[in-house]
Amino acid sequence: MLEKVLIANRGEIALRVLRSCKQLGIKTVAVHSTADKDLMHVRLADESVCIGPPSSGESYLNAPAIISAMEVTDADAVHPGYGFLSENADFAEQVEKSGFIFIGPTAETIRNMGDKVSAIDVMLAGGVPTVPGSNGPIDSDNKKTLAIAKEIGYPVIIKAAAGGGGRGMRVVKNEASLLKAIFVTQTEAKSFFGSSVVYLEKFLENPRHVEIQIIGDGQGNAIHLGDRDCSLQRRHQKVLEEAPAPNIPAEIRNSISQTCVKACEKMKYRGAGTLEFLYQDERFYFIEMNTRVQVEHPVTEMITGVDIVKEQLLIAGGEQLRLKQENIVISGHAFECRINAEDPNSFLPSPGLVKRFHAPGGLGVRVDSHLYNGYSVPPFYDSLIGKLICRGNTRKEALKRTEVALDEMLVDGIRTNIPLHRELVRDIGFIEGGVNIHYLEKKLEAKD
Ligand code: MV4
Repeated sequence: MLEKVLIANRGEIALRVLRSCKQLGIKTVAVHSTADKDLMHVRLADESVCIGPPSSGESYLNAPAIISAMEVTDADAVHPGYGFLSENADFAEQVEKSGFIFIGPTAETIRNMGDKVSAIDVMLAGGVPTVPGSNGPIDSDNKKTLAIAKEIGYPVIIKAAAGGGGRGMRVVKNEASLLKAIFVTQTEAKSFFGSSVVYLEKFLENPRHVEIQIIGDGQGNAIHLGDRDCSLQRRHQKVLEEAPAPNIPAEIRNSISQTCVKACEKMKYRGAGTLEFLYQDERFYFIEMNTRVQVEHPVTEMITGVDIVKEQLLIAGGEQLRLKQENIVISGHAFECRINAEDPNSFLPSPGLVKRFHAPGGLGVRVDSHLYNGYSVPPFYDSLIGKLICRGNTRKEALKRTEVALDEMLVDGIRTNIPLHRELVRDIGFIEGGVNIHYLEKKLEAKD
């Protein structure tokens, strides 16, 4: 069992991790930048260490400073949250080489999944359906590349192996533009990610983004906690997620989840993980795996009752998975609204003083936020200031609870995207369920 965990993150997720540590009686160390000394979790942690100036590069991404803080405070383990160092294989490796526990998969797994080409390899070997494509890096044999693209059919998409989350991709409509587009994407990939490796996939025109939550113990046992739909996004930033993904036939849903579990057991996956799929015409296509806890994990917690961070902590402490698949019951439906400090129309960041904060409540309503009256949102980081998560016995009930909670929620002093969420929960297409990844951007364009 872990005795003391250092939380290498900030904001709502740092508070979220702290709460699960307290549930297990684990002592906590908060690390923070000079701009973050007033964060809620810093006050609530047993100890805190200032690790650097406001810029993330010198604080939350500063691996030596974080490992030093572990040494100074005698922490056993580090929880990286999401973003920052959470999927940095070199950091995970340095942590373990320094004699500490990284709460997450092994450095090798992180590295394998960070390389999208090798991730696809692993999934193919595990029987997980992938997008028809090159199934490997594109090489200098142009004739072969043109033949692969012809075989899968245009449009195709070129992706950087080291990319992900929407960076380093290019859609190609016809054969005439393929080779030039590959060259440009390779050049970009080299400068963005330090690797020019790219691969090819069939471009799916109107898919949904559906992902599956997995937990493994690193000893060959794994379970799934069902799926989430994260199709409502703008510029690759998710806005409103839900679980389960609506309007998917039960056989298709169950079959893909079981396949994911088998693949994760085969690779002896350790910790929480998410397999991301595109879903179109009742078919799942694997695209990427995330090896961290995700922002939207609460919707899964709300429909399963499983504290995902608690499971991460227990597994990192060396315990076997105590949950059995047959004991996991998906019950009801949940939505998560990501509340950002931003202008609801221009989407420009809106940091500053939160004069008054009122979190909504009631049955099935959860607010994960580090905000409090008088807190100042610093301008240096991501604009996420909280998440409103609402569960209902049915999708309709969960949506109504979200609507009522949004009307009750108050963040005074800064601009937020709450007005956008109020519109979305009243949107006819969204209410129906199962909109694709282009839905929100099209809706916003129509508003302009
Ligand atoms: C795709 C795709 C269509 N076809 N791959 C964007 C982020 C990265 N995770 C993968 N992405 C996509 N890959 C194929 N073969 C469309 C996207 C995509 C997307 C995916 C998920 C959520 C939002 C998206 C928005 C634009 C494009």
